[in-house]
Amino acid sequence: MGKRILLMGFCLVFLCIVRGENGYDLWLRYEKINDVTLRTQYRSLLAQLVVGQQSPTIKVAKDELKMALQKMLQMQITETSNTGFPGSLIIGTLASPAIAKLSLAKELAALGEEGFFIRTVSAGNHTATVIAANKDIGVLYGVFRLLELMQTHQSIVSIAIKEIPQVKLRVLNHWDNLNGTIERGYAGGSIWNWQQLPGIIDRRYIDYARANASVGINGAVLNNVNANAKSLTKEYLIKTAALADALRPYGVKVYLTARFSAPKEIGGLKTADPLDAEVIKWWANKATEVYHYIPDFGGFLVKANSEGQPGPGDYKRTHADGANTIARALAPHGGVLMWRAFVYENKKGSDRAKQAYNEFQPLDGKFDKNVLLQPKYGPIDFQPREAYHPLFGAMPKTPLVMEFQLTQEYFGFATHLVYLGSLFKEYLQQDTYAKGEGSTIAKVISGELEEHALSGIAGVSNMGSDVNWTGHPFAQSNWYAFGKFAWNPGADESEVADNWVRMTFSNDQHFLRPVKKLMLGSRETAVDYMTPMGLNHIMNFATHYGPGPWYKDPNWDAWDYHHADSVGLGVDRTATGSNAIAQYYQPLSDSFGNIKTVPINLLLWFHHVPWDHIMPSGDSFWNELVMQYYKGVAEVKEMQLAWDRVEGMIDQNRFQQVKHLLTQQGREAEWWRDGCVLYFQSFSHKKLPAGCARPAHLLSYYKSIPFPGY
Ligand code: BDP
Repeated sequence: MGKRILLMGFCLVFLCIVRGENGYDLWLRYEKINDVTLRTQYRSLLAQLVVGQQSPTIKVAKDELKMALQKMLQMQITETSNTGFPGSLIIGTLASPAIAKLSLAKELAALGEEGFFIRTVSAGNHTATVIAANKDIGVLYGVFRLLELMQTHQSIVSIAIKEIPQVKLRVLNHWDNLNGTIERGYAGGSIWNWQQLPGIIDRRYIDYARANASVGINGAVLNNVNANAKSLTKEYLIKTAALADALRPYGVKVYLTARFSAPKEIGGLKTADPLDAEVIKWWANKATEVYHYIPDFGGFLVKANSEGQPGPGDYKRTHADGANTIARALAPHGGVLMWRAFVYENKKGSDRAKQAYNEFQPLDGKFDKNVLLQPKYGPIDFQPREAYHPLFGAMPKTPLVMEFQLTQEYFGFATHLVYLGSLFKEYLQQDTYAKGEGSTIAKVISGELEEHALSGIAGVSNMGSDVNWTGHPFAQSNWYAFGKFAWNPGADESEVADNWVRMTFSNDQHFLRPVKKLMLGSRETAVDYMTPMGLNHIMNFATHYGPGPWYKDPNWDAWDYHHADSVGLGVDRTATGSNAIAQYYQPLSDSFGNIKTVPINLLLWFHHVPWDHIMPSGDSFWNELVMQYYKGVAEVKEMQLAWDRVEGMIDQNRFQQVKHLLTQQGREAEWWRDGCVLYFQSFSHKKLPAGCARPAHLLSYYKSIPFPGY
């Protein structure tokens, strides 16, 4: 008998491992908890659910709990109004009599609109677990937090957690086009089916909203920053309203991008001049119409006078003129305007890294109260590593939104494994010294530094219609991590990775430890084999995939970004060059400007470094550069080996998918390394350092490799 049970148990475990998982459930898999002690603890503490109120958000919180507990604990939680029962989970706001009874009003007051606490309390003669918040959405966030604790196998016996999001607007930016394609999207088509909206509410919209709510993302810009004015027509507003209805219970507000020339294109006006009375009226009426269909509409995101998009500059008006006209239309309805700071002119001899600062910094104080300005993390364009954007800290009167990019446009698409938690951390913890030491970007964007009422953070989404949402199974971690860092810019990238791995794959330490290590090193590895030491924008011009430091056409010359010549490599942004260092506060300005003190990982961003320059290690710059490329490739090999060793610990489906992707990443890391090293060698004319094997082919071969699959 015993043997049979053992055998059955073995078969079950085996089935779980080989059972293919397609990744659709993301980190909300709610895997059955097999640890008997833990399961007993959870079961006894969560025997019954007390919910004293009703609303769409409370309903989805309850549904999530019931579904999750059924899956994890194989039990039905019973709903009751009786709080005097051991093992109660009491959830709600003060509107619930069960919560009101607990005299928590004072503590709740400090939690704001979205905060929550989870606490073990005495209720009558018994202890109970309470999830309380001021608003229903806080309750839902609390429920997801409790489920996260359970999915990561934490004890909930005596629990005291209080969470308040540090940033108000935590928004995904979808670069989705109305025709279903996604700009820089690598995981299928758009999940929004505009053709079938408003009639069909795909189950996927709901699961999207659940995933967002589970990490606290509370907004979604549905369409591309390269906007189509059609999305503001009545027809599309009705479709958008249907999506807004679907996302609302999960606290996800809908935003749209607004094409600056919409008054002309869909309004029939002769101009889109933001100071023209008719244009002002048009935007005001349009905003009223939007709010008629979507009463809690978040606002607009605008890309103007950037990469050919229309904007106020077309009428010799400033960005502030343009932004304020649209912002004033939104203001009476409570909407905000997010105005992007990604502007540059593609002009020879002018340093692109300086342009956004030059254009926007003088406008500080000129924007209306409901305008947020949205720069990317660096002044060029989502590069694997950039110096941080100097606008952070330099516009104290303007709330700044940090724009991250989850879709891996410059990071190997959905093919390379790159965990971005490390990148989020690097930029958010960067000290700007704007108001002395400790003026981190996190404090700038949370509004803490200047006490702004508005604050925001944006992530360009990496999801699409692929069954697992993000293409690469590990790219899901970037969506998850974005939510966590948006909620708390002080988050720890290692802890975030830890929780994500546990929920997405396994709590088994033998899996968790090596896989977490692999994730935490992955961003630096990609930097090493693509753009070490502050190199940037040397990727294939058209695709942004694979190396292209040699690319040159009449409009674009990769050389402008690396300046390789017989003397050395890198762009001089010190006083002898473009002087971009002057856009940073002291002591950074000095330390960036000095070849001896600049961080090595930004060396070539700020300096033109002679090939023979002696590095702190005592070795030459040329040798170190090359070795960095070789290190990157070696690290991908290590990632492959680490992954091979965890075979059998998770389902074969996802295991094999990641294995194949890592193999491709390895091949492409070599392509990057060999192409770049040989290209730079054609300027340095130096030998490869000892231990670095000569690339298998000539430079001409690497130059001719087409984008894989095209
Ligand atoms: C660049 C992308 C381009 C975007 C642009 C933007 O290549 O497709 O439209 O950024 O952010 O990185 O507006």
